[in-house]
Amino acid sequence: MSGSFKQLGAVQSHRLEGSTLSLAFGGPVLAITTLTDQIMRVRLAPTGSFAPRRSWAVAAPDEEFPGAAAQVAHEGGVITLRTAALAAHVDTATGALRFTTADGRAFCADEVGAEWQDGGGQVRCAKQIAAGEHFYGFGERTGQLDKRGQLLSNWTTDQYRYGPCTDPLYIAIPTFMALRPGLAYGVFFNNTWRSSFDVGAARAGALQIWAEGGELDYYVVYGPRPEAVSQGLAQILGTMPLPPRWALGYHQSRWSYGSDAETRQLAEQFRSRQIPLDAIHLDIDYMRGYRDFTWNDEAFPDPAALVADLRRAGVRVVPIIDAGVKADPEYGVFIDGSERDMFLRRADGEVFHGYVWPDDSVFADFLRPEVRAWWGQQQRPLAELGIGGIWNDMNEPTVFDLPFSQGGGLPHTIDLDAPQGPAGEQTTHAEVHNLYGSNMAQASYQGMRMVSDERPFVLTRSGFAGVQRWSACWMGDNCSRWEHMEMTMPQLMNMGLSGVPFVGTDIGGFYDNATGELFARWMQLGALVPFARGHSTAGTARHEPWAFGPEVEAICREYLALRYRLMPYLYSLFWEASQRGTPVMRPLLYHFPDDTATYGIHDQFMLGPWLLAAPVYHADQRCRHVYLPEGTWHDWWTGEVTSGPAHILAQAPLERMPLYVRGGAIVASGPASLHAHEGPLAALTLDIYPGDGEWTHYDDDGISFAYERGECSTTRYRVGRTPQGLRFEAQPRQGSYRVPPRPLTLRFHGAAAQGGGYDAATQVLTVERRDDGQPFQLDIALA
Ligand code: MIG
Repeated sequence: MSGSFKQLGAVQSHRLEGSTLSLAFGGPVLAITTLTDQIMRVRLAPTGSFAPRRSWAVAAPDEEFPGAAAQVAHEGGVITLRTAALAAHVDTATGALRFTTADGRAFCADEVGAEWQDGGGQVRCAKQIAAGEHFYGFGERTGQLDKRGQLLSNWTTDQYRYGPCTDPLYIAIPTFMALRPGLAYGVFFNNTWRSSFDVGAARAGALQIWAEGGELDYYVVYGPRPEAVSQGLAQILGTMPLPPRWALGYHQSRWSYGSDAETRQLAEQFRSRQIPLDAIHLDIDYMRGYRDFTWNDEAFPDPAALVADLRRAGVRVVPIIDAGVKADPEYGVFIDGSERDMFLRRADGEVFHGYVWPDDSVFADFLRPEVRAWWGQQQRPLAELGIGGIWNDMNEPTVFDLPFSQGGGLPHTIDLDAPQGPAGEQTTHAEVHNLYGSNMAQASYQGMRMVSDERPFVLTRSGFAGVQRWSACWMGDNCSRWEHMEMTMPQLMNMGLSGVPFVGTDIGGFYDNATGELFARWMQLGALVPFARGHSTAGTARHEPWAFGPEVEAICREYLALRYRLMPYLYSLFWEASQRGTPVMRPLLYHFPDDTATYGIHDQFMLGPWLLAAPVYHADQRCRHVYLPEGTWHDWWTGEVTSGPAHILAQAPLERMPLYVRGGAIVASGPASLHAHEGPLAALTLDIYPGDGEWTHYDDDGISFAYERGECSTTRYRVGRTPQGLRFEAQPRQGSYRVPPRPLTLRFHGAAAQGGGYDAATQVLTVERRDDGQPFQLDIALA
């Protein structure tokens, strides 16, 4: 890298223009912009002028934020920019920056202020780690939940067979949330170059942030609660579009279901064994010689019939599309793309070639809008068959040293000096490598949207901050090992805190052979994570739910049935995520941020606000420790009540994953089914637990984009304690989606005997009503 680091020094002048405070340092300029009361953006221009910036990943430019009334004060050697919620303070002698809350608590304070290398090299700064502060998010990682003490880098990489310490992985999201009691804040580092976070690894008290190029440019999002941090990040990076309901069902995959007959038999097995299924993924062998957008027509002679027949049976087909396009002069996609100049070139102007599954391959420059549109056109014939979506792989992007016929060698990537991007905004791969997966997913999503009014499902292995706007993500090539099952929990919870709610890992593990016990335990967990897909690599033992004998099969059936019954709960959680950027699968600290006992818990999670799962992830384990935070907790299986905070020993025979419901919960469920229902939900059940709580139930057609045009509805329910017992209220349904009147079953847990519908053994009072969208109110006596 280039020269030594420069620092800011003394402020020479400052001025507030609109919502931006500019501080001049006799050359360099530091700009702080108030985007909302809670969000500020900090940018450094070493030369004093901000280059037209490529905020490639940001969903909304600064002008689209509401802005905030801000005041500037200059007092005692400090210049302060203040909104109603927070203030930024710049030390006029050094340029060091720190933030405070409205009541004066400091956070995100510079330990070392902004630094840069002359002539465009590294940019960096370091933030103080406050006493008792913990760090989450950071995108896709291995390891535990709290990243304090870790050195993490952001560079999308194919890490097949990754282990518990591997870093980085396939997805790069340079954002984090810091938490201590009463104070959570988030940071998004708006820089796509290879970058790093040293979270107190080299110096215990310092969180060091640096990138190999580009600007020092970051957003600070003040909470004080984790939920507000998630919502603030979503204002910057956007939210997931609401997926089709079927995509919340179970997906079955393997490398590869290799023929029409095998795929049909697979679907039939699920149906005849009464195991729910909504999608089958087709891995690379469905293609003709690994050529994207083709079918191997010996194995799949009539894809249209296959897709249509499976669809009638409630099973969507999701084919894989790889990043590498076979460089084959007889292959239409290669010919057309070459003629139209769609493929990445090297610095010397020649088209870049590399080895992937189809051997000699080329790579579309997805950073260019016209390339994304062209890709969408290539996808059209596939989309028109009625597939449910697209699965993008190898889009870090991954390139091998050697053809696979010669062993493949080691994975690497595109030349870092390869030019990339639209005319006028061209850069090199070094700046935009991390964006390749997100841009490919965007092309896939927008291409699918052009073809029909059905919401597409896109799944991607690589991505950058904001990838949720286009795609769900899975965590790549894990192993059939208990450690990998355990790692699923922190991985997915940290992805959720990084703005990506629709996430999963390969259930059962990708590499190696699962034991029946591991598979059963992993399915118990997998049934309650946002994206539920079983997948396994070529040459391993079968990993379908029945592959391990009847006992494991029964467990898979039971837990997937539970997932499907909870579909209305899940779907409303996804709707909330699509509106506000909230995670679906949450660490306990998300709901209990003042309880420091939750800060390190990586092996329990909340599914939405009401369900707490504590999976078993060791062989032969038949009980486990569970921490239940403050509140009342009802054992999902036995109804037993525990008041928290409490450490308990939960019984967990193989067929049981400890699961709890929080007091005040209103848990929505629907009829049992073998695939996600189409059209309006036919019957709604609400399980109501003593305490104070609220729930918004969301309805729409589950498949089209009509909801974007307002065809959706919400119903708000409340439960609260009264001197006599419990009051339950349903508010009038809002919105224009017409739900035909349907049965509504209310199940009051912990109720006293009253009227009919009371089960003395379980203390559950069942009240049957008709759900016609009208408000009502019920008073219930408690046991
Ligand atoms: O180099 O398409 O992570 O899910 O089965 C391996 C074959 C390529 C890697 C993906 C995995 C997929 C596999 N792919």
